[in-house]
Amino acid sequence: MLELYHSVNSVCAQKVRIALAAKGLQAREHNISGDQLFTPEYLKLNANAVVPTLVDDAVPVIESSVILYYLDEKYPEPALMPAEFHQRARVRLFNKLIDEYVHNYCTVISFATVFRPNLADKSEAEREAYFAKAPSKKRSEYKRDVVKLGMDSKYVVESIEFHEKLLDWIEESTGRWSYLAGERLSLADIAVIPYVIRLDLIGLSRMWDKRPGVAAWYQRMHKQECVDKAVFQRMGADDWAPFRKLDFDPWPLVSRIIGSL
Ligand SMILES: N[C@@H](CCC(=O)N[C@@H](CS)C(=O)NCC(=O)O)C(=O)O
Repeated sequence: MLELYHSVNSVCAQKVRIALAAKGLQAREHNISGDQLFTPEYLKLNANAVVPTLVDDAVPVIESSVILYYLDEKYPEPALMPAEFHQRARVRLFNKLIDEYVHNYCTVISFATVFRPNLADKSEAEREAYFAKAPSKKRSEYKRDVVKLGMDSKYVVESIEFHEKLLDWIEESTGRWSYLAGERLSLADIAVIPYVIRLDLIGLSRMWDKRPGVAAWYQRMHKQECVDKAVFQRMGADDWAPFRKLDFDPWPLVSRIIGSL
């Protein structure tokens, strides 16, 4: 039996839900957040205190990109890795870019905008207690800085830089194929789409105004049943709330940052 520990708005959990949906697999779901990530039971499954965690036949698999490769190897139909070797390398490159940079910088731009009030509304002592518990000191430092400085944090500039790089890679891929690593949906598209949806939800879709390939790919991905089922159909009023409550337009500043890169 498959079990998935996740949360609706977690970008890395979205990847896993999309892959499960693309393969027609069902998992027993546990929607967890906050202190639930730090219970001894959950830490035994995922010592990093983050989602997602997939449990298959009682064995936990952690790290969203590793989970994607695991699912594709264990449940090979339909294949989500291309057969051609260069395309397979391209899938791994996208996943590497995300694991090494884009994921943390997605946290930066999200906490500088839509999720900032979640932390800003806490007292400083509560915030510091939360940061102290988090196993990744680097992620805590990013969050601390953006909660204090918002869009003026130096990490926002780095975040835009790496999102620009991701969008350039998408544009480059779509100049060659209909999807990011070939003519069929692959683990590259599945790993990347949550981050582009996130940019859209925080009002930054103008980042691909001059990238027609990204715009066309994004439309194509929106129409994928697995994306709709695993992302949009899951979002209830509470999940939409942070995006709908965003009370400023981040685009003017982001556009200036892009101009200065
Ligand atoms: N490298 C990990 C990152 C996991 C991660 O950062 N998960 C976020 C949600 S997308 C999380 O659980 N955050 C909870 C927190 O930071 O308190 C993966 O790809 O699975």
